[in-house]
Amino acid sequence: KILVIGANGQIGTELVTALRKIHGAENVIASDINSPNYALRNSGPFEFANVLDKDNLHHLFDKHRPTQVYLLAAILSAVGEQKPKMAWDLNMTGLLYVLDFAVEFKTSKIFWPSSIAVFGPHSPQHNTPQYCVMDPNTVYGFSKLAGERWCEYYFEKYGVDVRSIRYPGLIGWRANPGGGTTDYAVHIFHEALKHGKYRGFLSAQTALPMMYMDDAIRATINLMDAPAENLSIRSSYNLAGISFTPEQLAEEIKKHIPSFEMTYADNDPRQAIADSWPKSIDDTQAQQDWGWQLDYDLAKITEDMLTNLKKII
Ligand code: VAH
Repeated sequence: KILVIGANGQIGTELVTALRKIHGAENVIASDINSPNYALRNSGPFEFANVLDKDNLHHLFDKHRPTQVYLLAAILSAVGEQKPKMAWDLNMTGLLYVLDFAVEFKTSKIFWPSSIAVFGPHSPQHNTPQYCVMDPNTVYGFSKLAGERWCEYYFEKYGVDVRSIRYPGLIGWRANPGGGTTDYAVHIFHEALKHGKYRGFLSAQTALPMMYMDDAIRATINLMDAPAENLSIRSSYNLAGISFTPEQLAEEIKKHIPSFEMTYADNDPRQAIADSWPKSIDDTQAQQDWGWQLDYDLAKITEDMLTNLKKII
């Protein structure tokens, strides 16, 4: 049995769908604090989960004895700056409960998402390496950095096979993002199709590492399927994705919708968050340890997003 906590989220919705295709719906239990979203409703077993409720999580481990647990529940960067203490509490407490229950119930594998948000203003901004100075200045970022330290600690000290990826900004059409700084790269497609224009909250030249959700899900499953002895990183793997600016994304959309108009708001608080993050990432270690290869470049992302969103908007 596989348990996915935070199944309604941007990653969770797609991961549950992908895992159910591989393992059979009945073997993948989706759980979230809210009832299943439109994509997950009536598509397999569901449990309510509150990562701040120790007894509730313990009950899920005891009842289902999952061989794998994916803990995806989190408060992301932008919302985290509006609710700093709640973001720290939710992002850390849930992880520590899950790591302890993995020891108690001998769960085979744990997955926990980290982010390029673990890097900060003094980290190298281009081809940011796996190891470097990390001074994240968002609560979300340093909660993910602390979480990476806990993951490595539970691996070294208790042998918990916990695996993690530092995701770039994720772009997908099956589920919307919530409360992130990179979410402009999803909203832009919806707005382009609905209104033919979009006012971005990051400046035109703000380059950020991004990744199509199909690549992110494939990377997650590749990592989880890799032989443990191949993995040299037990904090979290860098994943580069593809770096581009809002202007480059707008130009790519115009190849499909020539009349699309892009404008840029200024002094949005998310600009400072974006400016503290890397412009591009070095993911050599992921390539070497578990054969990672990106598939979707900016042209393919744009084509696939527009093609699929057209059908549901
Ligand atoms: C956020 N989408 O914007 C997340 C992600 C790298 C960005 O961590 O907070």
